[in-house]
Amino acid sequence: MTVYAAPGTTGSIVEYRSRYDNFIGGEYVPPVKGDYFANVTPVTGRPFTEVARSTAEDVDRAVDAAEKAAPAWGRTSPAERALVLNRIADRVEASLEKLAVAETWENGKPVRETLAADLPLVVDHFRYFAGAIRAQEGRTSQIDDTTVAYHFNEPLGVVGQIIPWNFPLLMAAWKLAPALAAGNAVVLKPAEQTPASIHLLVELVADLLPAGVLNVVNGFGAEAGRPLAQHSRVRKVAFTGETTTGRLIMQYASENLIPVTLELGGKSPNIFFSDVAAERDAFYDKALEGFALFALNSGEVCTCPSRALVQADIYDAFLADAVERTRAIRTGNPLDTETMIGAQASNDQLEKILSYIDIGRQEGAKVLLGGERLEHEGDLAGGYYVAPTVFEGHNGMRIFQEEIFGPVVSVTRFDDYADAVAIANDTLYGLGAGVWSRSGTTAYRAGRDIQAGRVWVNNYHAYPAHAAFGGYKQSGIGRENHHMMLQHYQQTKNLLVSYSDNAL
Ligand code: TXE
Repeated sequence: MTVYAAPGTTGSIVEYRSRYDNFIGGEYVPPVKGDYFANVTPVTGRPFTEVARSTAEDVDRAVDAAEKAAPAWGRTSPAERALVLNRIADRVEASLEKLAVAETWENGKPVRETLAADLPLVVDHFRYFAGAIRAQEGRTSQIDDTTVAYHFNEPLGVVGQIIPWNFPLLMAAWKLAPALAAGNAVVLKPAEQTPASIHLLVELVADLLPAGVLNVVNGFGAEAGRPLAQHSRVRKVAFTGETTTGRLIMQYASENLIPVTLELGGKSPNIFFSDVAAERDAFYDKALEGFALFALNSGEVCTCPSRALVQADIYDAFLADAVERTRAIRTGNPLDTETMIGAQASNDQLEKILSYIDIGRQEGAKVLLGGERLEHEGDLAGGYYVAPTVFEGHNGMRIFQEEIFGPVVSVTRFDDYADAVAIANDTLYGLGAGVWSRSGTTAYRAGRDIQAGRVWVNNYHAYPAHAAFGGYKQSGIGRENHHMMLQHYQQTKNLLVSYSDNAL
């Protein structure tokens, strides 16, 4: 067991500047209006640094810098860009522990997750896209004996990226790695709740990139995000966040007719068919573990398996075991490697989760576990902690239909296969789903029948870089991860060449 020292106290491996400006054109630049806002850690509820509060003028400067850098970067060879991405991965890997602690301090998620998942996935993502861009090929078509059509993958130019606070570094990596690999220059706006760890990343890798290829503008959504998404010289916007915000982003982008990729909300079903309980063996334990994953990242995951659907004939016994498994989750100091659930990312998020717990009770759902704020002592007393909560109810309830984004699962029963699929698909969303069955046929059929971009079969919450990720229905547009992502950051140039000397 290790308990990392809190940043700002003796022995901490993370040191923050007292203030973070914007990173534009390869240097730190104060915001034009001179305003800053406090960055608060959810671990204690106290501020630890301050960050530029940017406006449209700052976004403009960042787009200028990106526009200047984009042509030369876009002409570098795939091998050169791959080398840079691999070097970024090496630097992150060498500072993995420090970045993991910083990510925990800023977001509140347990350090055992940032050490074992968030940061290793960041490293892998840069390495994957370094490989993907080297392997990418264009296409040629023989139009006739002397005419050839060449198809080149060209970068778009300047892309705007707006990311959320639930996986600050990983969401930055998901967006930056393919965009940079494809030869674009980027203006990135971190979430206002979690800008600092992105700046630690920038400090670590800035010298590897030509000035202006990566720019970071801090600030609030309406003040800094909106002008970025509306900017007439931005050629594409990539966004992860709430579905209602995604709708706005699409409207802004439509003003300039630029493409968007949107990763939005979810209300993912996790389905347990009765054959799961045929034996109390390792597979059964794995399924219980899969149930408890609603609490991963303190439930702040767009694919959180927040609706558990359990077949009627195993319902009582399975649910009793699942509640016991959930009860065993250790809560507490996120900087302690034994802790499994840390703090919620912000006070707003804490209040949102608690209000949904009230809504669930008012709707008549039964609380089987948790259902309250967790009070810790000492320095953690001001932090934002919620007990893992299991509700029992039906799919018509708001707690089954609306994204709570906390460690809360709503459980219901189903009778047969058709019932399971109908309940699973009775949602506005279609991001993730889980299917648990010993029968390959049942799992395959359910996997195909569920309307979601990612269906995990007999596992959950795995995010390998080479598996496509994205939403059906109101969960988004486009995909992330997988080399198909490169196409979202490229446009096709067709060169139609005549090799004949004959007159037309
Ligand atoms: O999200 P927003 P919020 C869900 C989750 C959460 C809820 C609210 O349910 O409780 O959204 O979180 C920027 N123009 N998810 O309010 O607003 C903002 O600054 C341009 C799901 O934080 O979507 C931040 O950088 N940008 C989710 C980013 O958008 C704007 C992850 C996300 O903020 C903007 C996070 C605007 N008008 C929350 N308004 C997921 N799918 O993973 C905000 N932003």
